[in-house]
Amino acid sequence: MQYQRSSNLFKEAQKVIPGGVNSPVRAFKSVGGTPIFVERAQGAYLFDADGNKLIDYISSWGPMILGHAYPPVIEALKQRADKGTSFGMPTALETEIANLALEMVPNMDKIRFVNSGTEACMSAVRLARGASGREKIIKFAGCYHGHSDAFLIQAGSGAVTFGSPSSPGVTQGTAKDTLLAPYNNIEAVKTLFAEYPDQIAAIIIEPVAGNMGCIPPQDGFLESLRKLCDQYNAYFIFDEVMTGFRLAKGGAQELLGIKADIVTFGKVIGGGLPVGAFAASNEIMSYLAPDGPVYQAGTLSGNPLAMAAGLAMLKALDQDEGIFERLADKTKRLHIGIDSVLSDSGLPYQINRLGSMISVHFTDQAVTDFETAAHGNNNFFKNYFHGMLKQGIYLPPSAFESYFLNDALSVDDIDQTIEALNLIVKKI
Ligand code: KE4
Repeated sequence: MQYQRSSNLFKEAQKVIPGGVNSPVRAFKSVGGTPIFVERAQGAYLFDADGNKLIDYISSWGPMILGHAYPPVIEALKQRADKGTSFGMPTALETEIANLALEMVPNMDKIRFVNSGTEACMSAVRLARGASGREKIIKFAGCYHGHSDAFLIQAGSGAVTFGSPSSPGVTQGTAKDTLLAPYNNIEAVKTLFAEYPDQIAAIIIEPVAGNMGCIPPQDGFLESLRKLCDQYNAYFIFDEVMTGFRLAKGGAQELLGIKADIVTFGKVIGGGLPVGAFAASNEIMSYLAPDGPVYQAGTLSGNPLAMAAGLAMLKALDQDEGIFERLADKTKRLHIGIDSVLSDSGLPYQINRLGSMISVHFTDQAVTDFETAAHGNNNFFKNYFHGMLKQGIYLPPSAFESYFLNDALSVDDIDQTIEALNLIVKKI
C-alpha cells in the first residue's frame, strides 16, 4: 500500500490548518508517519485518498456503530436537507429524538442537545456546580471528557492535592477546582471527600474508560463511587460520550446497573453529525436556563440535520434487538484471535475488552488505570499499528485509545484482521 496522495494532502493541510488536522489525535503524532486522508467510507471500510481499502476499527471514534454511510441515516439527511439546514428556532424533530433517547436511557427525565461531547461534559459540570453551589469536581487521571479547561488537568504533586493544568492556557485558578484520583482507586476518592467534605459538586467519570485504551471499572468501584456521592451529597456524572448507545441501549447505566445523576452523550447520538447531549432528572434540569439560573446555550444546538441523523441512528438501534450482543460477539472473536497470535509471540501484552470496546497494551502488567496504561511499550505499539496499516487494517493511532467495532464488520473482516496480525507479529 502506498500513501503518496495522503502525504501530499497532509503537506497542503499543514500550510493552513494547525498540524494539518482539526483534531490532534488524527495527526499520528504518537505512532509517527503520515496521517491517512480518507476519501469516502462505506460499511466497515474506509477508502483513502490513494485508493486503499482499509478495514476500520475506529468508526470515527465511535459514532459509526452501524457502519459508514448507513443508508437510513443518509436517507434521513437527504430528506431533511431540502427543508433548510438551521433555523435557530425549536423544531418538533428535537422533541422526537429527545423522547426516543429518554425511552432508551434509564433513569433520566430531560435531555439538552449540544454540539459535541466536550460541550455536553462542560455543561454537565456547570449544571452540577450550579445546582449544588459547590465548586470542586473529581475526575480520574486518564479519563478524557473533552477539551474544556476544567478537564485539561493532570495529577498534581502529592496524592490528594488538586491537579495542575495539563495544557498552557488553562489557569491555576481553574486547576484548583479539579481534583484527581487514579481510575479504579476508591481509597483516593475517599481521601478527597474527607479532605473537601462539602466542596465537591460532582464526580465525573467514564464508566468504562476508553481514553487510556479500554479500561473497565473493577468490581465494586462504581458502586462505591455512587455511595460516596450519596454520602457527601455530590452529583455522580457518567460521561457516556463513548459508552452511550454503544454498550447497551441504555449505555453503561443499563449494562452495569448503576444509576448516575447526570449522563452525557456524544458520538453515536448524532449518527456522525455534531451532536452532544446531557440528561438528568427533572429536579436537576430545573436549574438549567431558561427554566433556571444555570446558563447554557448554542446557535446550532438541536440542528435539524444533526437531529435527523441522530434520530435515524437511535431508531435503528432501538429496533434492532440483537445489535449489542452481535457487536460484543464480534469483539470477543477479535479478542480471541489477537490473543491466539500474541500468545505465541513472546511479546508482553494485555487485552482489555468490554462490549464492543477493546484495546491491546504491550505490557506484562494488568492495565487498570492511567499509570499502568502508560507502562505499555510504545515502540511495540507503533510497529503493531503500522504493520497492521500496511495490511489494510486501520486501528486507533494511539495506544491510549479504544477500538470501536461497528456492525458492518463481517466475521471474514475480523478473521482477515487476525491473519494480518499473524503476518506482521514477528516485526513488532
Ligand atoms: P468531543 O468534544 O470530541 O465530541 O467529545 C469529547 C469526549 C468526551 N468524553 C469522552 C469519553 C470522549 O471519548 C470524548 C472524545 N473522544 C475522543 C477519542 N478518544 C475523540 C477523538 C478526538 O479527540 O479527535
